[in-house]
Amino acid sequence: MKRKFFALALAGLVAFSFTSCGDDDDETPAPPNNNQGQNGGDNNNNNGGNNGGTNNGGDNNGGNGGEQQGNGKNHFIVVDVPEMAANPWDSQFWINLDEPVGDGDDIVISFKCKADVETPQEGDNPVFGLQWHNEPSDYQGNLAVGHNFTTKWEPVELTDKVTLPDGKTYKSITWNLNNFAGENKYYFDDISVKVNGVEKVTNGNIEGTEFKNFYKKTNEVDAGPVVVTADNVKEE
Ligand SMILES: [Ca+2]
Repeated sequence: MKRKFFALALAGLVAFSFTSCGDDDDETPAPPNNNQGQNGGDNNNNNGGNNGGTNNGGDNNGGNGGEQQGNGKNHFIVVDVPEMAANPWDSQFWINLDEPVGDGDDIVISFKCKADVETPQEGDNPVFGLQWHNEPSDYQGNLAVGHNFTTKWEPVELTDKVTLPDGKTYKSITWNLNNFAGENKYYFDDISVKVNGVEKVTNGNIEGTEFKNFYKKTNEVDAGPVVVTADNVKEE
């Protein structure tokens, strides 16, 4: 069953539609609570060189990338988040694209997710709102939609027509995982970002071994965003 959000243009920047499993109610949520100030200039992980590996022969279907796990089990990313130390952005997860999106681009972001602890609404707002960063930690602005996590796998899809403010560059899509202040584990699978209909995520189904499009930070005292590794992948 589907829960459908239609969300809002934020200061005229973007218009989205958002769908997630949950219930049958249609509603129009207020913008998510993700407008915290964010890491001004704190880009201590300039990833400019991190995408230098192969691009798997141009296979952009989001499902492949690298050699296959091949044991018949499903694989997914787990981000193990400690209790918030100071700020909602103490712990974050990024989909870092190989190149920035541009003004007028049509974006479709989809993924499956769940958590060990269900995350609540915050008033009328989903706790988790998505952000645009340039490189991970280089905050640029907020998306106008969000979602909550339940303890069961649920598909989420949102669409965005980018209106890029002057001086901004959008390259990473970001969750502030300490928007839920408690300790939790967050699970992601079947991650896809289509830009003008073209898949931009390699190994979105996490069945391969290439994780260059995924970054995480799990405590504010960490050195900064790090690329996801096989150590962050679980199977079931
Ligand atoms: Ca998978």
